[in-house]
Amino acid sequence: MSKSVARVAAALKAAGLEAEIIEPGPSRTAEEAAQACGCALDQIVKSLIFVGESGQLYLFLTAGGNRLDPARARALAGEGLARADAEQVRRETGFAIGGVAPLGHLTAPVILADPRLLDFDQVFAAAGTPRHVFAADPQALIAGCGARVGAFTA
Ligand code: 5CA
Repeated sequence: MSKSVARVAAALKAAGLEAEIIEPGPSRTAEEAAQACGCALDQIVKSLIFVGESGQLYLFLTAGGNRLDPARARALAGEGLARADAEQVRRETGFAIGGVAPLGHLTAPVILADPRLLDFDQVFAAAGTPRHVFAADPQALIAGCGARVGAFTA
């Protein structure tokens, strides 16, 4: 098991989430992951990393078909935000773009969750690599990673 996947597995366990990590096929993007998992696009959890003016990291758990609205995201964060670049994502989360999981980050971010995810019984999130995902009840996932639900999509 890769170090990244092992970290996600440990974080899932620590969060009390009984989610199995699977390898359904290439899942680099939400579209690919939806196809690989045979689910709706909005059942895929995109993990979008931003950095605040204060240096605080933010993780926006976003339904696959939704787009983050910068003004709404800024209002929720309470400070200006910039999207993290690929290098910063790797350094702060320990995951490469396409494999960023909702939990198990090297630096704990403030986590906000798209309410759209709650429309499903099950959602799928990246598990540390662009090939691994886990399925979870969205309510349990949001509680398990300590996310706050807020409207930040367009
Ligand atoms: N494994 C899939 C489905 S779970 C996945 O991780 N999707 S994702 O949406 O969470 O991750 C891809 C996201 O990374 C893109 O939506 C995009 O916001 C972001 N991204 C892609 N390229 C870059 C880049 N060069 N710099 C910063 N962010 C990027």
